[in-house]
Amino acid sequence: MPSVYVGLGGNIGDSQTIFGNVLADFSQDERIDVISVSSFYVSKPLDNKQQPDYLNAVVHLHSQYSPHSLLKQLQYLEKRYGRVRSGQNWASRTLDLDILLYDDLIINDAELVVPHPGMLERDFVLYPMYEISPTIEIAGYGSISSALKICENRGLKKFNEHND
Ligand code: A4P
Ligand code: MG
Repeated sequence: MPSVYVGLGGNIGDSQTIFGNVLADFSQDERIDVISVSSFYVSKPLDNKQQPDYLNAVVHLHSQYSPHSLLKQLQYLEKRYGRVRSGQNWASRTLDLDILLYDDLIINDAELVVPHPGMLERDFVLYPMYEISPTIEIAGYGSISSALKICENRGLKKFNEHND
């Protein structure tokens, strides 16, 4: 089964509970096997300091969904957990689900770009991915460890439910 990495992000509402619910939905989907889930991380919003901090995580799945049907399924879950599309990119959101990697495929069409175009610059993607898969190769790029060496850590913190 294809090996897929999905990024979870959210900065409105109870992101920890929303992530837990989404992970439970993945587990119950017979076309998905959850292989591993990273820790949850707290990160500063990219380029928009007016927003609340984000909770971010990465999940490794085996998926029988094709790339485009997985995207549809993720968009259905985003809607289900209350994401309102304002039409503005990078707006605050209850839940953002991005396909980061889909096997070693390189996809570049109107609906889907994989590997996710921003992932190499995003500490909140690379650190959690490295935590669960330290030897993963990023299609068209190289190893996760080489990506991490040149990615700025913007103060990413592991989420600790007792302190945050
Ligand atoms: N799309 C294309 N490729 C993909 C993919 N690999 N995975 C298309 C998911 N979607 C993909 O997405 C817009 C369109 O992207 C979709 O219709 C889909 O066909 P969207 O979710 O509606 O819009 P967006 O998420 O607001 O925009 P964008 O550019 O995808 O933003 P990102 O890259 O998702 O970034 N700061 C922190 N700390 N943590 C975050 O998680 N996230 C964002 C949003 C900004 N700042 C952040 C974080
Ligand atoms: Mg998105």
